[in-house]
Amino acid sequence: MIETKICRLLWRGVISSLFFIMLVAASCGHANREREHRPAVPPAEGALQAAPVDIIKITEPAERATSVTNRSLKVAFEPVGDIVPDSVHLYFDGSLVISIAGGHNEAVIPAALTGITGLKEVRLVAFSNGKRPHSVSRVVTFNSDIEPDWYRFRVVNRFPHDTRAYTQGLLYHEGWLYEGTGLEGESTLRKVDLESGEVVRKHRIDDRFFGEGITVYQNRIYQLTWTHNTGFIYDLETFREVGRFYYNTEGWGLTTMGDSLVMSDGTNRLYFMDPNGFNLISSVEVHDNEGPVSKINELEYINGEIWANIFLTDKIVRIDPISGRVIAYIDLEGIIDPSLIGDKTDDVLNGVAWDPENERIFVTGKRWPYLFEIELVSL
Ligand SMILES: [Ca+2]
Repeated sequence: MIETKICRLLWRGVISSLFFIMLVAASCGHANREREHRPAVPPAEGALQAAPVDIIKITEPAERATSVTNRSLKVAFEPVGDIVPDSVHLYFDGSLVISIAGGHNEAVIPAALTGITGLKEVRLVAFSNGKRPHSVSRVVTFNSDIEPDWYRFRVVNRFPHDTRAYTQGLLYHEGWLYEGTGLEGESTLRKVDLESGEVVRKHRIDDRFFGEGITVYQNRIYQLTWTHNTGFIYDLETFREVGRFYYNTEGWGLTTMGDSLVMSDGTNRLYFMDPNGFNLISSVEVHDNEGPVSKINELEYINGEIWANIFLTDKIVRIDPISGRVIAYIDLEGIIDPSLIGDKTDDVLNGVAWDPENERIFVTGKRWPYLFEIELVSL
């Protein structure tokens, strides 16, 4: 028995050694082949001339500058050597703005082109006879040029809400509330009677998924999951799963704007997706007049605006989805008696729904005992 073990160990040693020798031989062969392919002479003079040459540097805007939307932006540059460019092309956010003729060293990006918030690239490409075009860039952050309005609220109605519902998606559609709930092992899709809070239809999601935002598009319900990059499509009536879709961000909030689905991922970005295949159409970064507004969570499209609650706060932000600018904030502090909330850090505001026929706004939170119908009060 012991002899067999020793033999086996020896035999294993022989095999390992052989494998090592083969590896060394293979790598030597590879090194030889590389040597064979290495050019014997230095590159020709023409090849050296084709190497990039710095022609200009940007002097304005400053590095990582901040500006505001709908304001023009001056761009200036200067030569770094003796070469004077024949022309310089100015690009803003990926599009050509103007070709600046040789001898001039500044241009203006007109206000009409700076209407969208977020980080934008300013790029100059300098052309000089016989030289490879020289490209330099800066990034500029565009905050909103609007000072947001502030609103408080008035509770118009209070309806019961299931305290087991870890609300991650909420919408109102043709007389019914629909709710998506989260947590692994507890995630559901629900159809709820507004007045009684009774769950009239419920679909349990596979235990490994953490359910997130929901929306309705053409008699189908779309539901995101948090970190599984997977979404579900259900028949609105039966809750039967009719398809899945995939995305490369986290999934937080979801709503419908015309023929686009609008998704949030916990950052300050809104993604506009084609419901057919969930392809990205465009995205926008949300900024107010002071900077980016991150942790954008549950969404609702209301009269041309996207309303979103900001995760872990009592605030709803009203966003212009075209420009990314914050139009207003709604402060819901005090809407629920804290003694009615089980977990004060986790059971936060997370659900905005809109009844377009009766112009009613509904809000609730994770495991809150109530869902509120509110009206806005100007401050
Ligand atoms: Ca919603």
